[in-house]
Amino acid sequence: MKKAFITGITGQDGSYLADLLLEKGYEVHGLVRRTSRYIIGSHEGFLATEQVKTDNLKLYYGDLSDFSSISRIISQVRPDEVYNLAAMSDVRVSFDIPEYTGDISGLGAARVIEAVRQSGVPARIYQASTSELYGKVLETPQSETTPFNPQSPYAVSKLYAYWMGKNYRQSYDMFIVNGILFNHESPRRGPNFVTRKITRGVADIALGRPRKIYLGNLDAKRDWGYAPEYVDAMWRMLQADKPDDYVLATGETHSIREFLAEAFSLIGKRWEDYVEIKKELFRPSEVDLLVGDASKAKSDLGWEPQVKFKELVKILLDSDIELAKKNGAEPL
Ligand code: NAP
Ligand code: G4F
Repeated sequence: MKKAFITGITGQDGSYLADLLLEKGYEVHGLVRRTSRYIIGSHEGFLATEQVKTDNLKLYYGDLSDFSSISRIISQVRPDEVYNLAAMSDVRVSFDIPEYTGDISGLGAARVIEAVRQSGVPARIYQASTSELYGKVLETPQSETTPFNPQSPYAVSKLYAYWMGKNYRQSYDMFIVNGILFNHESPRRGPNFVTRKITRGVADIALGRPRKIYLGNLDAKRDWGYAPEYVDAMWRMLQADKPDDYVLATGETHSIREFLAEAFSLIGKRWEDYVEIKKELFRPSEVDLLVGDASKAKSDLGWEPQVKFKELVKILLDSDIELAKKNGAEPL
């Protein structure tokens, strides 16, 4: 039985990846950090996973800031595959806590790969890289050869992690891949990201609850895909003959304004009647346009995204309407 170690298993991608690997018959080991919340119950997808195959899922307390915990788990578990998905992943918040972001999203990745190296375990490593590396883009669409131009403490920390992965691959002949993933969303997406912030608000409005949606820059454009398809590609990257870096994207780009228009059109209302722009939700430096070229992933890994923009908006909105019916109104 293959063993995988996932950091960030309680997050959107980690929970879908755990589901996928358990279905494939893996033994899944996950790093969780201590919080005051009851961890398993607070993540819907993760709860489902745990109910399905408890025996093959093992959780360990640790933290990406704590080398000894990562090192101990890797030495004990001796995983075949390590997926480093943990990060302080909120771009706007990274401007408020830049040092912490560097410690977790940058140095944290170095701790994971160095722990694998020191352990001597021949694990293959997936590093969660990001389209935020392209920042103020120097080429469109963006591919594996597009130069980076990061615009936030988050992106700069991920750039360090990207280069550490490449450096260890070259220096120590380790199997390390960087997945350069464009935005991907799902019903398990954190509620502060713009897609879920919008669909949660629209769900309340659809149910007749009085509500405004407060947003920042509506002109930014993103290449939004569907998270379960992206975790499948992470797994494919680690099954390849040789380690390499891959862009995952849909190849379509849409503005926040278009996302709003699509979500509101599904409930037959005008977004202009419900959205208020707040200055404080703009970022000190914005990434204006992201659109990826995933042709390398298609030719090398046989990966192609199926869910595109309109279907994605509907998946998120349908799910949030169901949640809103169950939970009552939530603050945005
Ligand atoms: P997410 O939902 O924010 O999940 C982040 C995970 O990291 C959570 O499990 C979180 O634990 C964990 N974590 C945070 N700080 C930690 C620490 N100090 N020690 C240990 N664990 C910690 O992110 P996601 O959307 O699933 O993204 C997964 C990865 O891909 C991240 O590295 C993200 O930066 C990157 N990425 C995401 C996208 C995207 O569009 N989703 C695109 C490109 C790259 P808690 O549950 O305790 O908070
Ligand atoms: O949903 P967002 O916060 O995602 P962002 O910044 O693109 O980052 C996400 O995708 C990256 C991959 O490209 C990941 F690496 C990263 O970890 C994360 O998953 O914001 C998207 C856009 C931005 O341009 C932002 O300025 O939406 C704009 N926006 C406008 N109003 C807003 C809001 N974003 C948020 N979160 N909240 C708003 O009120």
